[in-house]
Amino acid sequence: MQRITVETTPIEGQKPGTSGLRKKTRVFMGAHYLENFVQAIWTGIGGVEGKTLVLGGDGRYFNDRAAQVILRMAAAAGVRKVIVGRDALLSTPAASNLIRLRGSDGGIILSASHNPGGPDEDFGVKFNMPNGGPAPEDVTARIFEATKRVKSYDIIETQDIDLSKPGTERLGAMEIEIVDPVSDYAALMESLFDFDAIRDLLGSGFRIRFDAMHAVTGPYARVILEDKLGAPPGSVVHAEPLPDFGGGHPDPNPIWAKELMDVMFGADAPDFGAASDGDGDRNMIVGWGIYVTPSDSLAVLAANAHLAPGYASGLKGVARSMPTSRALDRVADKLGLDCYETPTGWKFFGNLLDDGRVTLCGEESAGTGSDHVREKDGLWAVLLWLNILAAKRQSVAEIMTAHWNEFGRNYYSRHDYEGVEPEKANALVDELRDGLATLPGKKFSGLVVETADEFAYDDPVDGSRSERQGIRIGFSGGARIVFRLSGTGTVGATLRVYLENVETDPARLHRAQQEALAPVIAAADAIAGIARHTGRTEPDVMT
Ligand code: VG1
Ligand code: CO
Repeated sequence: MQRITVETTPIEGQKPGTSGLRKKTRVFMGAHYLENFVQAIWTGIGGVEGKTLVLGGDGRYFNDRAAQVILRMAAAAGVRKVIVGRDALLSTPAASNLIRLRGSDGGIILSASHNPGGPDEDFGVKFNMPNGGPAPEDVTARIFEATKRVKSYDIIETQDIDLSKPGTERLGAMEIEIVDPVSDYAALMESLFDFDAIRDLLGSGFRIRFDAMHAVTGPYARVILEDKLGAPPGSVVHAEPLPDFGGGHPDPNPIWAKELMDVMFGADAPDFGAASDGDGDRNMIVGWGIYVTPSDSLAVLAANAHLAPGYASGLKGVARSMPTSRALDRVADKLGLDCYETPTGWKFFGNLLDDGRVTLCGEESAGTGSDHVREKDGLWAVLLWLNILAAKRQSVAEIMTAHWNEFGRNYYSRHDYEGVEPEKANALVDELRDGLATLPGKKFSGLVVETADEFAYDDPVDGSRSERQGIRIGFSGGARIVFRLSGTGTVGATLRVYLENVETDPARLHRAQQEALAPVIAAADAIAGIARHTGRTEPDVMT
């Protein structure tokens, strides 16, 4: 075993996006690629000597190899201790919990989340702070700067560390503590929710189906839903994490979780269905014959969280990402809660949570979470739903109907145009930006533009400002369109168009989503010239 210094040169494009650095797996496997980025993390956070870090990932292809490299670099950089999940596995929320629980100096999460995995698919690396949350923009900017200047990195040359059993290993002077990835997380869930009530519900013939999509939540869901809560074996499906997620796309939405949708809309449907993504931070909720949009789910959770012991004393406030529907605002209004609007990406919730301004937050992209960790949390959302269902003893459809009757309904959909040539996507956004001032007062498919701007966020806690966070068009009557480009893709550009329309007429609360949004969809194309710029007449994915 010896410590060596390897000469390297900067590699272009190592700029962290919405959630860490994501690239094709083969790019990450290229010479010095991972090592350069990890060295830049060490530099960007002011060195790691004497520190304790958490390490784990979603188990995708290259997860195991990358973990070994990071351990050898950590030891060479003088890290005191690394706490690593068995087989280098940790769901993103479990990693966040572990960082907080152990008071560690941060952690590295290996994941490209909902992106497919495999040698020809995607890989990612993300640094989380001592609060358990994704590094904020000033830190990711320092990491990016460091990638442009890296000249060498230190690494230990040695055999692989056996990470297959909990226990303690050493790598030079560095201690490696291998932990069961599930147990601390499961204990946290038990402290927040009424497990007895959920157990009663599941014992009363209420059937659930949780689709782990061959990703990291399988082992977590088996322990929590089947072993602890007594759901019959087989309630958790596709529970074995696989390096390529079984060839699937571990993105919990009606398109990629179609099998679950088919079951839930079929004749012998269970009462409750749910799915999670590659790294376990997203969730999809579906009842018998009814899909709950993530924005609606967030609103329902905010309205009913007090039914769970962990939130019995009420919420401090709530937050949503800007493109997320304003169903949450309606609940906040009624409950007298502050409601914050942040840019896309969980890192923007961290300060609000740390400062005690909000308890619950969420995004339209199937992420919901609370102040229990500093990441969104898929299984947490599933358990909160089950706790609410156990307390109310209503079906998902009944809960949704009651919610819309009380608060009104924000019809909502996101249309994604994937793999667009970046020049075309940028031209579309530039043209929109340049024309914003001319829009107010204009009418598109019967909708009159009231406001048009580009969202910038001033963080109320640290005063930092984040610009160019999406273009928002508001219409009189409450409809809204948001345009932005994705920051998580690895090929071309993805244009996201977020569509929303408000309905309070009790007779019109049960319309089909795309139909209720038809005028808004038409207005989006008229305003942005989507077909003209991209040549596309249909989105690739509608959620
Ligand atoms: C997407 C979602 C965003 C989410 C991010 C990371 O980002 O829109 O809401 O926070 O993915 O989620 P973008 O920039 O592609 O729109 V995950 O589960 O991929 O960590
Ligand atoms: Co994810």
